Amino acid sequence: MKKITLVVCLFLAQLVSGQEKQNSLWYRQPAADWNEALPVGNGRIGAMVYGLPWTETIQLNEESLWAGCPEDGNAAAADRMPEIRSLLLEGRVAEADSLANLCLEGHPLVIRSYQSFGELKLLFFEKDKDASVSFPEGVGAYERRLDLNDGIASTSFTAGGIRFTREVFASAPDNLLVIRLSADRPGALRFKIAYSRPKDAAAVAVAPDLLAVTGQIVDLPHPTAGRPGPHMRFAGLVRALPKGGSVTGAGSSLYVDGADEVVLLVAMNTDYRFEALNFDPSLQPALRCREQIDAVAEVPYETLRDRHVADHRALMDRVTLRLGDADRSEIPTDERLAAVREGASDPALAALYFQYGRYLLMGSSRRPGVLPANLQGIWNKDLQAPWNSDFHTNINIQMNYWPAEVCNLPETVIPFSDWINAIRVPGRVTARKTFGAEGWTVNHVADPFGHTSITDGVGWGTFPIAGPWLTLHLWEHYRFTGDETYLRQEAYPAMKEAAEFLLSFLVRDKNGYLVTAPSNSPENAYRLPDGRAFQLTYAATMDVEIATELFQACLKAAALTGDSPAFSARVREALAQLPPIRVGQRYGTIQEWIEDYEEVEPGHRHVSHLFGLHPGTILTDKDPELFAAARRTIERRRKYNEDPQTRQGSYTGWSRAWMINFYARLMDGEEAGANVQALLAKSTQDNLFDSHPPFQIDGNFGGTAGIAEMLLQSHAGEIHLLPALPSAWSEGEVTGLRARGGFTVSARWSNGKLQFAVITADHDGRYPVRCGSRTRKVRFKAGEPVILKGKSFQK
Ligand code: FUC
Repeated sequence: MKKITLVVCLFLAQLVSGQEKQNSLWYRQPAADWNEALPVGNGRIGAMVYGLPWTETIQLNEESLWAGCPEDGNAAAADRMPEIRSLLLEGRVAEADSLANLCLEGHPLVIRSYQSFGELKLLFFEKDKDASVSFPEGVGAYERRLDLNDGIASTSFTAGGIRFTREVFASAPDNLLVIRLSADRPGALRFKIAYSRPKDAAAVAVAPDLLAVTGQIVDLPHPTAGRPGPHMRFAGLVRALPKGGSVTGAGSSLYVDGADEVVLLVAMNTDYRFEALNFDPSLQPALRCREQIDAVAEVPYETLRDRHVADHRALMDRVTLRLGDADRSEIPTDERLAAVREGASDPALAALYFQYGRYLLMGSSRRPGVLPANLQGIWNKDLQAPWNSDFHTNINIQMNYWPAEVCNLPETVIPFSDWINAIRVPGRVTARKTFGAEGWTVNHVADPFGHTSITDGVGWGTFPIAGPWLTLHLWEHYRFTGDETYLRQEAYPAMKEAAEFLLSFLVRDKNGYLVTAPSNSPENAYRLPDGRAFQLTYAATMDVEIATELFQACLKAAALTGDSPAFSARVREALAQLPPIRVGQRYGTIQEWIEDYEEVEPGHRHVSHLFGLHPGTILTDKDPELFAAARRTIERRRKYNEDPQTRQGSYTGWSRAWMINFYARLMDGEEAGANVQALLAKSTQDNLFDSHPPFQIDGNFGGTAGIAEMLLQSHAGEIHLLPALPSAWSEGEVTGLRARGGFTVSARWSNGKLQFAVITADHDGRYPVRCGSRTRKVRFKAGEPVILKGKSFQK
């Protein structure tokens, strides 16, 4: 046993050290714009670092800085619901649609945006004037880097014979953004520190070394976005700590002169109170900033840095990944990406993209943060961001969390889980008032103020299956962690109440099935035989799949928690009466709607009817007919995307990322790999942010999850090793992935074949492990690594 453990330890240690230097993004020039800047984040505050030598710009974010305010936006439509449903079920869609449009629309109809906190500017002086020297004039040996292992963005360059270096990190343990500037010639640092935001905030020097930002979002009148007025209050505080030289404050700036080194501490807070899903006038963000800065008054930079690195690495280092043998870390990231855009294969870049996804999830969803990652994680430069940088619940926020568990970052799920539980309160009002149902739900868009009503229009925005879908993430957290307290206290109550919503929402259709109505298959529309197009329908296939998964999960959770048999009996009965998932007659694809309608956009980016394939679990190779139809469904979408005649431009970044996961679940490594390549080549910016376009982070997270899904699956009651390995990744190794049931999995492969896997279970027991077509029942003892040789899976 000892010898085996030694082998395992050597394997793990060697891999961790080998990966260190590959886990960096780096560039030979500063960011030309925000989409080239590099992100740091601690789950609550974030920053984008440009690395500009003389006009350094650090764009700031705080997760709760949202425009808007709580509103009871729910349409009172419960008494019209029976009529809308009857019309839908009788096939009188146009009438149902007009009636629904009259009475389902929420107010406000759109939500307001997550906003930038502003920008910190470090403006350097040359002689006695503000420097206007731009890159590369006078600047040499330039490099900027984001080290994913340490969570530090750094910039270094020489000018006038002096080497300048900077480091920026967002510390979770100290809840601050920390910046250090240094130069190798004493007294060489001379610059001005300023803050800017287009509106609603201003900075003032309140002491020689302190710049205070005070702000309040003033929402302007808007025809459909809810109440205007002064809303969220916020505050920031920058302390400048020079070594040598001086710092003075005047007006709206601080001035550093003749320093050898300067540390800047940046605190940011708002008056948002998560527990109330509202602002709280009793909170004092300025005081909070002061406390955070004062708390580290005696702490040297090195200690702040060490604490941050230790905390960051405790999560980051859990997983390592090597793809391929070539180490291209000596080539700048943008050059590697440019080569991939030209068709080059760079498996190590895919591995970097994977680790970057983990880094971004840690940066945008963990304590000290309280809110989940939004459409841009936590990084947004705008006051009105694309799609408000909001919480989109018809796939996007769910996709953000696809990598969380398998990539060994379960703590990133907690802000998401807490938020899901928090919106059950407003979600009950939506269920009752709009749908006349029990339980709770939300529709396709949400915000931190508990917005759960129908948004962006009735056909588009009526999506009451979102609540049940969200709660499946809580079940997943239990499946991966086996945390029974969490199941009892956090997951099952939310799941059960979502199931109660469904039980009271389902109605009987003409064939005797229990169906959701109204319903829609996200953002796609169908054509009636007479040519008219609609979105509203009943029992879209996605609804059936989500309801099936939630009911099945509730039955298991009820048994585990010892809940009342009466509830389980109701769930079991309803489960048996859901409509079947059908294969359409026209194309042999999974039918997207309850009838075999023609799709308005056959290449649509949403492939909602394949929820059961991924992220769901009910379409597996155990049902070959549906499995084959799932593949045809993807191929048809693809045909319409790739054929120049019909190209509908629907492969957005996140949609491409979903394709990776689909092909991985179909166990087609080549296609999954081709989609990873396409995600990098077509939908990735130079800072490796996903491009919808524009930047939208779900593609990063979906892509990361897809890469994991190619190496390890565990949704079908077994640990499946290397289920979809493409030939381009014939060599590689991974450590630290997690599998459902409570396992940590590492593997090494060569020539496209498993050499060995090391699996450590959290508990004793026997569990099936599959590789290729062979499945073995393996006995585990809690905490003891089991080594499985690749050969043992060969016939
Ligand atoms: C859904 C998608 C769009 C975009 C938006 C944020 O509406 O269909 O492509 O991702 O969410």
